[in-house]
Amino acid sequence: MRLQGNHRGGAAEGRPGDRRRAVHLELGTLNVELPSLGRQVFLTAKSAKNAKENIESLKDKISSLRSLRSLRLKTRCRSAKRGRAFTLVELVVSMITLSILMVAVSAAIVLASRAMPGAGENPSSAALQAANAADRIAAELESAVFIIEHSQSTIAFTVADRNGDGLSERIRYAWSAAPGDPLTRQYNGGSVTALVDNVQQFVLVPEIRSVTEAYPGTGVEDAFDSLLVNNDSGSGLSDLDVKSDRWPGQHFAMNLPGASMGWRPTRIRFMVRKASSSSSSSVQLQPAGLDPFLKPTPAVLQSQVMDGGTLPTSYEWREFSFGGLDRVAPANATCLVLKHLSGTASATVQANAGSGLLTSSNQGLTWAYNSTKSLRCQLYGKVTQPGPTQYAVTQYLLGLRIALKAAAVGREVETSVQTLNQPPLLVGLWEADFSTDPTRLDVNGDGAGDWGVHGGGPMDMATVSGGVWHTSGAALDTSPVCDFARLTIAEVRMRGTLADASAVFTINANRSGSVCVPLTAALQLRPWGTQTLTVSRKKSDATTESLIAVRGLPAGFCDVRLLIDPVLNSVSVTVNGSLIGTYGYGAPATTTSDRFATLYATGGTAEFDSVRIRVLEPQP
Ligand SMILES: [Ca+2]
Ligand SMILES: [Ca+2]
Repeated sequence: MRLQGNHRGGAAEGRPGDRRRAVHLELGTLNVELPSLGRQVFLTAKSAKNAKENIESLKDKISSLRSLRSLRLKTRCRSAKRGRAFTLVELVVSMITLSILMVAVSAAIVLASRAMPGAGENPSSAALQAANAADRIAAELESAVFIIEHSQSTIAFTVADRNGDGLSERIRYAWSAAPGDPLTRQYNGGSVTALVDNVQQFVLVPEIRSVTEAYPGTGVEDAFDSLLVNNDSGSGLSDLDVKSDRWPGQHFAMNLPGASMGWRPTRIRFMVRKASSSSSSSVQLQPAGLDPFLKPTPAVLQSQVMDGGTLPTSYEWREFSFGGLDRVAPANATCLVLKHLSGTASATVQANAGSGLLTSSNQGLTWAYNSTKSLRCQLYGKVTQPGPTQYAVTQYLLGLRIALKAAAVGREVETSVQTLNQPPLLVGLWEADFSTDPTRLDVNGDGAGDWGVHGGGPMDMATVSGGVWHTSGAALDTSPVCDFARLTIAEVRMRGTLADASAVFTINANRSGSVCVPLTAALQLRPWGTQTLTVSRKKSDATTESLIAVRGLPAGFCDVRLLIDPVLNSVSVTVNGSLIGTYGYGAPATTTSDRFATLYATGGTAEFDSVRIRVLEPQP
């Protein structure tokens, strides 16, 4: 501090902080220079007291100026730091950083611009539209009864009747798979309407459950016959003449291996000798009746005349062969009957200890069954044994996942639905329970009646009552045409209602070009009150071959199920829930051009309670 006095005593100089010298200033104007603060302070002292006050005032001012100076210095230092220039290195680094930032920002701008909605597009409304459509598909598919058609971008199905006309409704959703095309909906074959415009993606992913039915494979018949029943006991022997009032016979109870699919008789042998020279008997095989009667039914399967003149005078085995008899179910028993034709006694046969000896005193009208004796005889036959296990896979639609994206900007919506009915995946379906006119049914959802009266014309509804179709002449054909060239399961509940009348189901299966395999299941009511099911195939245009006969079925409705495998050329037969067997039908060789299945009656009246034919989708 430099004090400069302008007073009478002359200038006084002093070092900064030299208070004493400053305090001794008395009069005049005091000019205080404060170089370190960059200020000058002027004070005027008019008296000593005033000078002292001035000194105190000066001290205060200096103190406040110092504080201000200190603040300014700090502020100035900060300003000096902020204002410092970039170095070249800093400048280069910052320029590189900036260029990278510019590139990133421009890329983001390009992406954002691409995602910008076009004219008329609104992301939120597109997503809402897609969500509504997916929900609608899910809601309708939930109650689907039959899946008519399905692919990655198409689903068509039927649902139960909604409008009370007794017919199920058909709904179809489809997208062409071309982005921009609409998702369409069609109801009962009506006009195709756009449900969602500008669809970018529509993907249907089914959830499928496969149920595999394993069943005994195509039966193989023994190449040579074998002894099936042997009544050759030498104990308890007695003689029986064959006379008009005593026809002897034998009931053969079958005891085949458990897995057998059937058998057919080939030979009979029995002990016989001459009774009188000019006589003859008929040696015949007749089906056995039902347990517990165990007696022959009147039907004669095959017979041969035994000339008494050729018989020896002492017992010997005589053999009679039977050719071409139908294969019958494993449990179906048969009977040997020795029918008297001429002479007092046409032959003498031998009885022994055993069971099953039959005698009739009234020419076969009634029979007595002997449980302690048998005819001394032997039965030969060919047995059909099962081949390797076969499989039928039915697929069921458990649910569907639906992914839908509407408009380029739209968010993809995804939903999934579980089907309540778990409909099977079929390429063909025909059903009728005869509660209504079957020709009006459209269960398979093609917009046309599933059944047509064979030869045309309307259904005679007088023949439909109580959920049953009674027919004697009319036949019903399936529609539309079908080759039945995939795994086919036919289930028919039917019966013959007049003696020897048959309820018949026939299907032209396994079509391959111009040829097919007509398979027929005929259920015939026999005069003695049981029914016989015969499943046969047309081997060629001229010949029919029986595959299996199941005798002794009850007279009421019988459930007949045929499982047809066109790859293995086999038909598996189940009656009233019991598998009878699986039978090969050979290559298609019949030239009928009919491509349908038919229900009809032969030989009188028959009834149908229900029918269902399913053609399964192949496994993916
Ligand atoms: Ca309807
Ligand atoms: Ca139809």
